[in-house]
Amino acid sequence: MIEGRVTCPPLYAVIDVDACAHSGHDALTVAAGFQRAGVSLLQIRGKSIGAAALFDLTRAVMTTGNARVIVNDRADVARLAHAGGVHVGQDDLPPSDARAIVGPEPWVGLSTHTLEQATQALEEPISYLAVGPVFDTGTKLTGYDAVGLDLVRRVVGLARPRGVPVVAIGGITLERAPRVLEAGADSVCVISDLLRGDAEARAGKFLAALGPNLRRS
Ligand code: 3NM
Repeated sequence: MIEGRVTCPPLYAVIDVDACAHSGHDALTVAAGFQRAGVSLLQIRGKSIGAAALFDLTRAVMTTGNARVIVNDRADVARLAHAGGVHVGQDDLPPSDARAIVGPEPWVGLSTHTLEQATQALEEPISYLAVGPVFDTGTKLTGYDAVGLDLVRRVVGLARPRGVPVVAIGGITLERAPRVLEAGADSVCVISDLLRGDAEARAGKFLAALGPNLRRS
């Protein structure tokens, strides 16, 4: 069950603080560049930074454009920052608790890695459902093998009739991204491939390949 239907744009860019540091990028500069390129949905992921730094980065990103900004893991930070939502994983607060913290309007997203998890997720008060890792990824040790486009198709088959958008994540590159949308995903969620070279230019290439990224509700 969801609080209200949302529309996810084709590109959902994740600003991962560690991935930015490892590739020589400044997270805030990347976020500003993505928004200049036209990215309308961003996630701030800071596994190695504390809540205060995550809050500061979230607020700073929110001043660099008008993308919806989702905070990874921390519903408390999302609420205090008046962010656009929170994204939780299987080991974080359950979506119902995250929803209780952020309130009815901000988005609550949930990561899933199996058909069973996706089925259960659809009973939760989520705004969108993430499925992955679609392909092998070096960015996160998910503990799950690559699920492939077949699971994306099956999850879309479950979620679409319920009006829940599906976001695909894990190992998605500029080359692979169109195939992921063709499999039925509403969005591709990307970390490392957006940091290849000039991040703003790379985001522009993704948007050109995937279509418009207009911000909607
Ligand atoms: N979550 P990249 S895979 C953060 O399967 C994350 O839930 C995943 O990074 C999941 O685009 C992943 O560099 C890493 O592969 C995505």
